[in-house]
Amino acid sequence: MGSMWRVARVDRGAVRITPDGDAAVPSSETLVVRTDRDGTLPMTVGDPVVPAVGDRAVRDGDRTLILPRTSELVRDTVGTTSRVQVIAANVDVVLIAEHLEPEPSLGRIERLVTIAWRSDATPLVVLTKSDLVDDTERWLEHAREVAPGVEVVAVSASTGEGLPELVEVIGPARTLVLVGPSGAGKSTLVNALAGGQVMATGEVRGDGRGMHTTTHRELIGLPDGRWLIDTPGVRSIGLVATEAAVAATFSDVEDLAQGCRFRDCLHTTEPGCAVVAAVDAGDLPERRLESWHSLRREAARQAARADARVAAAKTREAKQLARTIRSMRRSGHIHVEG
Ligand SMILES: Nc1nc2c(ncn2[C@@H]2O[C@H](COP(=O)(O)OP(=O)(O)OP(=O)(O)O)[C@@H](O)[C@H]2O)c(=O)[nH]1
Ligand SMILES: [Mg+2]
Ligand SMILES: [Zn+2]
Repeated sequence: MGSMWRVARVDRGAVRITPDGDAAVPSSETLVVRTDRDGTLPMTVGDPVVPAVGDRAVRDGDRTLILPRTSELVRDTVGTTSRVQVIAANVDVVLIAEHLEPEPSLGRIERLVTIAWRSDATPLVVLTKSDLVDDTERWLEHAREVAPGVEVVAVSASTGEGLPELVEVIGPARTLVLVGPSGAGKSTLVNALAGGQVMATGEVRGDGRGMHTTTHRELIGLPDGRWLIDTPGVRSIGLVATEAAVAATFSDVEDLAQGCRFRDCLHTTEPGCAVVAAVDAGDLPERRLESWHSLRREAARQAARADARVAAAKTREAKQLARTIRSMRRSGHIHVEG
């Protein structure tokens, strides 16, 4: 088998792959590979997969084979046909970009941190545009409260403030993905880290919303040999989470829950609930407990939807099989006694 490649971009019917060397490579060295008719590529082991940005690949003659993934950042899609969508594969760190201006959304941070924990990558919260506000410290505190155990840094791509600290907390991670709302400054941050204009950046409208400048997920080689995946800002990201991922995001709630009278306490109306008591005492913000409830509910709903899709697919398969058997019987290919 040949050298290592990474999937840099996924388009309809084709993917672009780029050599996975020690340093960033010019885009002229990328190779366009056609996917199979169902949009998949073969894997080195297992069934074919729909490739995702960040996938590792090897070339075997003129065949491209995808390697098993070490991590997957996934979102739920509202569509009826497809299930979950892989935003990025083989990622070490998920950079969660949230703008300081307009006012950051703590709920969005909690949601993206949960999605990151679910992906087996490490979340890192980046508060952007610190040059536009003078209460950065206060928001750093709030963000740390809603993301216990997660590094939170504030940066300004305009002034360069906080960038060395960001690079330091990223540490030795090899592959990063940037997620966050449109206009948060993700592509601007990519350019700052890449030391040049590799991604186009856009304006923000009067209400502070972004203009959806980035339309493709794209893998970018940084000068130091790391990979950074830029993604388009989306209005909302469908949560795909496990109970463990929600628990990781809400480790403060989980710690308090150790003191609840009942092991399976749902922190609603149970007697002896230590979590509700903490809210009443002002030790836990009420919105934090509400977030916990709503993310757990949403994760359960998504899991049920996923189960329903599997069941529907099985029904379709069974019907197809019955049709095949009927037509084979009719044509005399199989004969059933009695
Ligand atoms: N003042 C200030 N403006 C910034 C900073 N970072 C980005 N911007 C501006 O914010 C706007 C949006 O930046 P982008 O980098 O295009 O945002 P994005 O998150 O990539 O947006 P999408 O691609 O639409 O998801 C641009 O006008 C940037 O110049 C910053 O640190 N300070
Ligand atoms: Mg962008
Ligand atoms: Zn409780």
